[in-house]
Amino acid sequence: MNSTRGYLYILFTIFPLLLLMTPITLIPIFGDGLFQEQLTASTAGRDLSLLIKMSPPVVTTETLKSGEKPLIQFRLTDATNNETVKHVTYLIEIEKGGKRLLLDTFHSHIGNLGIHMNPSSSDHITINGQQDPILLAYTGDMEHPVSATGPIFAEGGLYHFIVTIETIDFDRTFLPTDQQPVYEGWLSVGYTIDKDIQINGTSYPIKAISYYDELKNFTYDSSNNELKFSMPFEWDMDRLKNVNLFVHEEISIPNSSPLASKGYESTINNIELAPNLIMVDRTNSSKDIIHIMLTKPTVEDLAQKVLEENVDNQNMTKEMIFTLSPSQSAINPGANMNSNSTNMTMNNM
Ligand SMILES: [Cu+2]
Repeated sequence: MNSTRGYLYILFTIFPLLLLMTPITLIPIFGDGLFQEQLTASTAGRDLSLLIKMSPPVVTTETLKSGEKPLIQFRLTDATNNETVKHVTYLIEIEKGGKRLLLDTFHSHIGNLGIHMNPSSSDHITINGQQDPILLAYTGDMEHPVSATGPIFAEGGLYHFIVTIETIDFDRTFLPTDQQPVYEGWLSVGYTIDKDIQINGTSYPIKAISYYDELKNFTYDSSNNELKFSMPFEWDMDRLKNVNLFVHEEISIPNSSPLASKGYESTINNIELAPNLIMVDRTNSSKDIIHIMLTKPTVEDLAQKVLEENVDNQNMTKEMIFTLSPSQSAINPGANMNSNSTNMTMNNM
């Protein structure tokens, strides 16, 4: 199973299963801005739902380097009948790390807009598409997407979308400014790193994908038989309250290596993570893919502890420092499933 399918398998098979099995409250992954967001807002008594969806769903610095151009779909639907709203004018702002990358107006007569992201080394973004002379909007749909070429989707991390709807149903009838629904969503591009680590004289390839920020100091600690890595992170409660947040780290461990195990345990800044935050995907016969998934409430809990420990420290850490190691006792979600047993498990439920 290739990584995209493995990933989709996690999203659509393991994750819904976990929601049924675990009594704790997990936020569904679909709302956390990984590859799609379904957002709702209302205007003039109508509930309108905006889908922002990236294809393919798994985009990483590695796939971008090999020339991939993600297609972002925008689709506005009437929540009462699920029909696509036509003649939608979208004012789309995309920012990353607080820096605006794009702000432009787009229009789709059939309602379904596509923007092809074409990362390039140019220093500004050029939009290619037909421009409506009156709306001054680039017009396109999913079959004839508009393209954006330049410094966009060129690096990993979270891309923040702020979408304002200016027209619906008719081309020339603008919604009053105070009735224009505004949607905010996040899509993430994973940072990929490949490391060969030496254990007892043998080299094992470890791949890591970070869907939040770039991983640094990726090392193997032989005395504890654990992987260590860190990621830039601002532990600031006020900041955390105001951002949409989902930290997802994906580590592939060859199952021939001494790191491979029945279960896994992990710490962040020396705080032990609950085993249910570490998901194991065994659908690949040669490696375990371990997902550390932290929803906003979990990150806020961690932040509380990290801040308490650093209360007198002027040099407050600006990192999330991870360890990941094999565990004989940890029972992680997904760990007992493999490609053969999953269907049975599901049928029995
Ligand atoms: Cu139109």
